[in-house]
Amino acid sequence: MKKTKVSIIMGSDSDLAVMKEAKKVLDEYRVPNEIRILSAHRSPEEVRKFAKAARTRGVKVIIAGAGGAAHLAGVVASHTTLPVIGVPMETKELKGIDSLFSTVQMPSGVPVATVTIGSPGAKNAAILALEILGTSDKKIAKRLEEFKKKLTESVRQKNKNLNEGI
Ligand code: RP5
Repeated sequence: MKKTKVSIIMGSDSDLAVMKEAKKVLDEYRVPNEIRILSAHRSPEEVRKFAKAARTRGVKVIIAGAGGAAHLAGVVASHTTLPVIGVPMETKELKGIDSLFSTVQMPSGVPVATVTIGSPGAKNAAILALEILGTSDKKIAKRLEEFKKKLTESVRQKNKNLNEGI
């Protein structure tokens, strides 16, 4: 089995539907990844052990999703020098603004690259992880270039449809 390159972790199984979006993208690019539930508040010791061991296990990027008082990404970042991408979960009470602020407002010296709330954030977290891997992997970088071209093409097509009254 190939070594895990990207770890996807989340605070609870209630985050799974959203965080699966990140896994889907990584699977499409055939990047070895793992998905785990780890809670900064409910299983703090496991979070510490995971973060401390990640680099020696060969992990290159960690994607961490959490909601509410979303401290998972920040706590992981405090224990590792690997890049950590935080995905704020949408919440019923505060629509994910709570998660966003908890994830993004890190103190100087301990960065978490925070993406947008919910599914678009989970997808972007995976793309950002691919871009990080792409700095030393030409195949991934090339596929990302093709992906960007497709994005541009989709906007052109939308304009065409607009002008043709579709
Ligand atoms: C956070 O609390 C999790 O990341 C989740 O988004 C939120 C609610 O967790 P559950 O009560 O659904 O387990 O730690």
